[in-house]
Amino acid sequence: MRIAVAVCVDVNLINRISHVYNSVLRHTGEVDFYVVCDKGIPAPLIQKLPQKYRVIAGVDMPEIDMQAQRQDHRLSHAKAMFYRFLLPDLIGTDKVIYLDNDVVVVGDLHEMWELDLGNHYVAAVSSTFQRTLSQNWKALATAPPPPAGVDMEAIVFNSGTLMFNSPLWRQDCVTEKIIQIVRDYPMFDQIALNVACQGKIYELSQEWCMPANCLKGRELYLDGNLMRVYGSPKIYHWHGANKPWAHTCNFQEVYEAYV
Ligand SMILES: [Mn+2]
Repeated sequence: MRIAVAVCVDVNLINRISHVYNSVLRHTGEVDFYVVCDKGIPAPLIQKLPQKYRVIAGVDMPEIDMQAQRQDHRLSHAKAMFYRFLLPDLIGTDKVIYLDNDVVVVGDLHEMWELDLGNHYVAAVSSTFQRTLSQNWKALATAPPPPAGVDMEAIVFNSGTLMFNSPLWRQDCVTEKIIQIVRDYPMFDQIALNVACQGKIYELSQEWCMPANCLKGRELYLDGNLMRVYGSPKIYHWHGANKPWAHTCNFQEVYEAYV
């Protein structure tokens, strides 16, 4: 089976894909590269995408009301951030690797692809900063009591690199669970993922989602303290507001090499 890789974009991100594709091609070789496009993207922009991409156009999640989401002023996100959770339904493979578009992949994705996820729904890297769900939860302005049965001290996984165990995900209707959580608690995709999949997330090694904005070489500093030393990077992730196409960032040259 060819490796399936997917990115999800709306009109603001559709021109920020090539560095993801080019870096995957360079270090992994040919893959089936899917581009999931929000229904609000004008057709001419979609037609301009390279032929080698497998485009899935016109995607929406009508169950999610972004008006309600944005009542929490800290949630300035776009609906497309939730589309990653549709991938097991949109793509009929046994696995699919989801990548944020603010990453560059410098490792061989075969290594991730060959992992046996067992009875886990999805594989992900643990979060570097908000280590527990309660820390994530406090970032919600309204911060309602969390759903019953959720361990708020469990570690949190970053949603920027994911590999789905698609048959199990489909069988247990995880997408529907996530949609329900998002309807009940306006929140970012990452918290919804961690609530819905608690105990069912396979932990990938940190090198699959390196926090590029906070690294000096391979050393991660927080408030001046050395927190962690990373091994050989496999994916650089420019999380937060500083993106390498808009700002001067750490590891800018890594991004520039693949645009
Ligand atoms: Mn990201």
